[in-house]
Amino acid sequence: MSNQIGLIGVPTDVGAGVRGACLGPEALRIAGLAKALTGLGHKVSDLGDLDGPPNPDEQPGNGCRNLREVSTWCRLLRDRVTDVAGQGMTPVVLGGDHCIAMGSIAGIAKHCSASGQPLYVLWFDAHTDFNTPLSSPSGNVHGMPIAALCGRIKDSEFDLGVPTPVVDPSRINLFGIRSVDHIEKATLVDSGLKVFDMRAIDERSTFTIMREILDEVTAAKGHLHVSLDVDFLDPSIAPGVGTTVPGGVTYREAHLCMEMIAESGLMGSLDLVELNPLLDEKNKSAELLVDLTGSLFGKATLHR
Ligand code: NNH
Ligand code: MN
Ligand code: MN
Ligand code: MN
Repeated sequence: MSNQIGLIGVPTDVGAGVRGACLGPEALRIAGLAKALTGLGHKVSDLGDLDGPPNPDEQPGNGCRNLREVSTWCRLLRDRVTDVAGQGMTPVVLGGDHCIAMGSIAGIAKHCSASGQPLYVLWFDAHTDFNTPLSSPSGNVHGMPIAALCGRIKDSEFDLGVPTPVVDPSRINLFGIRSVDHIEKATLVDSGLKVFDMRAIDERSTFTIMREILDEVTAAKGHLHVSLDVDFLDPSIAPGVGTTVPGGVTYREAHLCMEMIAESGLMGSLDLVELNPLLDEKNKSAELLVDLTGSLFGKATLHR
């Protein structure tokens, strides 16, 4: 099955604590993302980078750092994603820090509400990103997108311009989790989110959990949005990210996730976020992301 793919660069780090994710889109291009996808038979249009505001680098810890700039980037991306999906392309968002997922998911939610498809999110991350400006220990908005999408943050705060919850919490699956802040942990309890932490993955296996997630989306004929935070991977294979956490997903576990998603045919949109080339080793994390994206778009060892 060949696909029309639209690459959207979002060169910003306004939501992060450590700067450098703004260089992510170019690092992914240099690692050969477009060529890897065309090599698999897809048609790829690189739509260039969005042009948003610079990072004012406000003081940490003031609830919500760089709020205006976060909102502006997210609204730009929202509209671009709706537009690209409306043209029949699969939007692939090159981040940029994870705050931009509020924009990409708001944009794809608009697309899905027009087409009547239920929207599911598969969030690969070491973190649950369920902080609010009140609970966040850092004020970094990249720790808040899931809370915002679930309608836990006052709508006016990020001004996404779409009804909340943007996604039904029971349709959000978080995979790879191993770092949750204190208050964040308490609020997760009645959130309705499906949280698969590393312990669950160790006990039940990547295969079993992924099967369960994908079967539900298949049964609902849903649109699957995949949001991939580089820190979901173990830091030994992906050091190029500002918030590494030990004990992450291995090389093969990660590929298995991507291969199963490809086989399901469910993925309609994708974020590749939090890549920080300043912290990487000779672009190896970018190259791994390109490799994983290949698996997501159908690269397999054998024909099945
Ligand atoms: N939970 C921390 C915070 O809210 C870290 C969030 N950082 C991430 N999330 N990279 O994916 O500040
Ligand atoms: Mn569509
Ligand atoms: Mn994240
Ligand atoms: Mn993370």
